[in-house]
Amino acid sequence: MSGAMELTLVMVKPDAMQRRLLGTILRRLEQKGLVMVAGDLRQLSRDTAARHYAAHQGKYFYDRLMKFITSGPVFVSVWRGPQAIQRVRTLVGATSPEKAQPGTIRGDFALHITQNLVHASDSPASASREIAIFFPDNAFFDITAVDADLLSPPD
Ligand code: 3AN
Repeated sequence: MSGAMELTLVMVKPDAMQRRLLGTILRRLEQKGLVMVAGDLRQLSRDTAARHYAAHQGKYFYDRLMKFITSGPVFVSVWRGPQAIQRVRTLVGATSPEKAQPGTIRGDFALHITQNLVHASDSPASASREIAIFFPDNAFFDITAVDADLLSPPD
């Protein structure tokens, strides 16, 4: 892997928690070589959920989405790695379970467009905005992967 170091927000949603898929999902990100630098199990308030999903306010699925995301604990986390934002999106797969490819988290495990297991930031602007909502102190752990040189060779 190479490219600019990025941080991205990953939220494991209530359906994945209820299905005990947290470990499976985190493992896929770890296996790719990404490093978790913050993580926390939380019950989202309606207010926090509304901030996170501000872009979807007014859409036909908004109420369903808000009800779902506040229905139980989620695991919010920040991951670091070269081009982490796009790489995590690729591992997560398409929003719609019919379009998500086998091998992706949603392609392998998700059956529903709302209950689709995981959220991941879709751009650098989204990543900064979302990380600020959930980790406003920017208190990230500095973990060096044992294979850091391999994961991030000099250009
Ligand atoms: P993604 O999570 O793949 O980035 P977004 O940001 O477009 O997708 O949508 C945020 C969340 O809203 C999705 N994860 C999904 O739960 C829900 N959602 C998006 N589009 C729809 C839709 N057409 N019908 C129902 N729920 C949707």
